[in-house]
This record gives sequence, structure tokens and C-alpha cells, in this order.
Amino acid sequence: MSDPYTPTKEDKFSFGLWTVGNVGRDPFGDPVRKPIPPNRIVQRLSRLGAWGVNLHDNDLVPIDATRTQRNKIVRSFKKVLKDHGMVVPMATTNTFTHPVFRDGGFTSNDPKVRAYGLQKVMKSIDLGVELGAKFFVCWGGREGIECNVAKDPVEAIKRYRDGINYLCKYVIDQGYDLKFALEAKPNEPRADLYFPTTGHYLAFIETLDHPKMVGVNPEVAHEHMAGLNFHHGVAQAIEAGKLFHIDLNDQRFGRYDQDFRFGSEDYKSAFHLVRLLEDTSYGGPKHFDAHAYRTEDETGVWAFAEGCMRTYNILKEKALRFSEDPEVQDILKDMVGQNASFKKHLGKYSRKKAQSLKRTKFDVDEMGAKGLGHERLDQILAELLLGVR
Ligand code: GCO
Ligand code: MN
Ligand code: MN
Repeated sequence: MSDPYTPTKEDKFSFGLWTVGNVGRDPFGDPVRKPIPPNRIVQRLSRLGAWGVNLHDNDLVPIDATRTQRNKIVRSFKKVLKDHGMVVPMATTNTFTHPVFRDGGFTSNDPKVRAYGLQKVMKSIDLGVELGAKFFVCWGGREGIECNVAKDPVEAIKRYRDGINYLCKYVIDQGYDLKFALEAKPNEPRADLYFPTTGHYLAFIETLDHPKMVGVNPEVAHEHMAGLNFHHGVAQAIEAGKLFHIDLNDQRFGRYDQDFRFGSEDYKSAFHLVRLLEDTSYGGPKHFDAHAYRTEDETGVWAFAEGCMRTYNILKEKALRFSEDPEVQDILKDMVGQNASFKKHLGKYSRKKAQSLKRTKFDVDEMGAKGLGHERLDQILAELLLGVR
């Protein structure tokens, strides 16, 4: 059965091998599902209408595989991608699971660990590029601290910069067509992670040797963990030309990193996000970095994956209907249309304009007395989202 919300490859939806492949382990409980082999993940996702699949190096190739084993796995994975018309838009590295990374990969105090971290990421970049990836996500899962007297935070930032600069040079030197997308998170698994929000990364990127090669990969859950408005952060990234990739999922505010199905918790925030992405014609991958509830078996995993994509498409339709709603259009036109003559005072500075503006009279009591009609506008949105408009 298909309807207008059924995903297609044109939607550019992707999932990580680690997302649908999540076995449901948590700090208090063992796995509840068997690992799904990568080849079957590709097959099933393709059938559901997904476009791409992303991976950490070790999601596909075990950390202790020999060169021959690695090549065999990669060959077979490439074949299954081709057979199912699936792409690998993004790759990333696991610098958080192995005990060697207990104090980080790039920010560790130990130069030997930092060197190993760089080596692992370079190999992972090679793998990603071999599979066709155009984006490389860096999520510093262990780049943080519990004991704050053990690591100098200024030094940690410098080390992270050195690491990203090194990798940019590596990519240029290899002639790869690859961009980096940095992913922020405030905490978990460390008590505190460096670069806690997308905004921190946007500032950091400008200090790099090759800022044009580096953007962000904001994740809904991570900004919500920090109590922030996600779509505002994404808007800033878009405005800066830095939204290279996005991790879609959901999360209740103030809780652990829940990585729930996209739109499962907060329809309204998800609506604002989808509307923003659609209105600004974000053309990059729409990646669901989430996993099925621990209550589920494999059937539930595929229901989860389908749910992420359908909810996006439903919200996309709602966003279009909202923009086309005549009452909404009238309200918005009134809001921005009034006092258009005052625009001459705004924009680029000139001494003449400033002098004229300083002489202009404003009746602030009258200006401040007028209501804005946001109650009506927001209720229209509520009724649209709740399906009665
Ligand atoms: C998390 C992160 C990860 C990263 C992934 C890519 O909170 O676990 O979101 O899922 O996105 O490791 O680097
Ligand atoms: Mn996450
Ligand atoms: Mn993520």
C-alpha cells in the first residue's frame, strides 16, 4: 500500500547502520535484539523507500579485521548497495567504544592516543570515500571530561583544532571530494563534552585552516538535551552556509539521550524544523539518527524506520498547507506590510540616514499598544497539526 506520505528515493532519507541495527542495549539492560547484518539492512531500507545508509568504520568492518577480510566485506557491501540502488552519503568513525578512547581521541592528554585516533579516522575516511561518501561526520563522543582538573579545556580545544586541520589537509592531499560535518552534544557518554552545541561549533569552524570544508551536523536530541530551540540553531547554520548534514530524531527535554523516532515526542518542534528545511530548500541528506524502543523486535525496527520517514513527509505536507492557508497569508501580510515606508531608515548605514533617523518622531505609546495576533496564528497551526483544519 502506498499513499502520498510513502517515502521515495527523491526524499533523500538515510539511516545509519548503527540506528536500525541498534540491539537495544542500555546501561541497565542487555541487548534485546540480534544484530541485523549490514547487507540485510540495506535491502530492507531500500524496500521501505530510503535512499542512503551511513556507517561508522566498525559498523561494517570489525576493528580487528585483516586487510583481506576488510576488502571482502567492502566488496560484498558495494554489491548489495548497487543491487538495491542505495548510496552511502556519509561516513564517520568510532572513536568512542574501544577502551583506548576512554579519554577521547583528539583531545586525549596522551599523544599516542591522539596519533592512533588520527590514524583510525584517516582509514575510515578512505573507507567512506571508497563507498562514495561526500560527507564525513565527526562526533567526539569521548571528547570531554568528568574530572575537570585532569585536562586543560583550552588545550583540549587546540588539540581538536589540530586534529580537524590535519584531516582537512589529508583530504586535500588525497584529492578526495569530501566535506566534514561536526556534531555537537552537551553530555553523554562523558559528564561534559567539549563543543556542547551547534553554536559552539559554528564559532570554532571559523578558526580552522580550511573553514570552507567544514560545516555542522546538528541533531535534534542533542540540542533538546541542552534545552535549546533546535530549529533556531539549524537556521543559524543555514544562514552561515554550514548545514552540511542533519541528524533527525526526537527527545524529551532534560532527559538522557533518547534517540527516539523522528517526531515521536514533539510534533510542533518537528513541524518547525521540517518547514525550515523545506522553505530553505535544504538539499542535503536527511539522516535519521535514532533507534527503535527497547520494547521492539525486528518487526518493530522496520515500523520505526518507516515511521521516521512518513512523519517527515506528513509534516512536509502540513508545512505546505500552512503556507498556502489564505487566513495565514492575510495575517502574515498584515504583519510585515504595515509601516513599509520606515524601511528607508534601515539597512546599510550612512551618516545622512542616521541624521534623518535621529530627527524622526516616534509615538512609542501608540506603537506599543498594538497586539500582534500571534494567538490566532498559533491556534491555526494547532488545528492544522491536530487534523481539524
Ligand atoms: C549519539 C550520536 C551518534 C553520532 C554518530 C555519528 O548521540 O550517539 O548522535 O549517533 O551521530 O556516532 O558520529
Ligand atoms: Mn544522539
Ligand atoms: Mn547523531
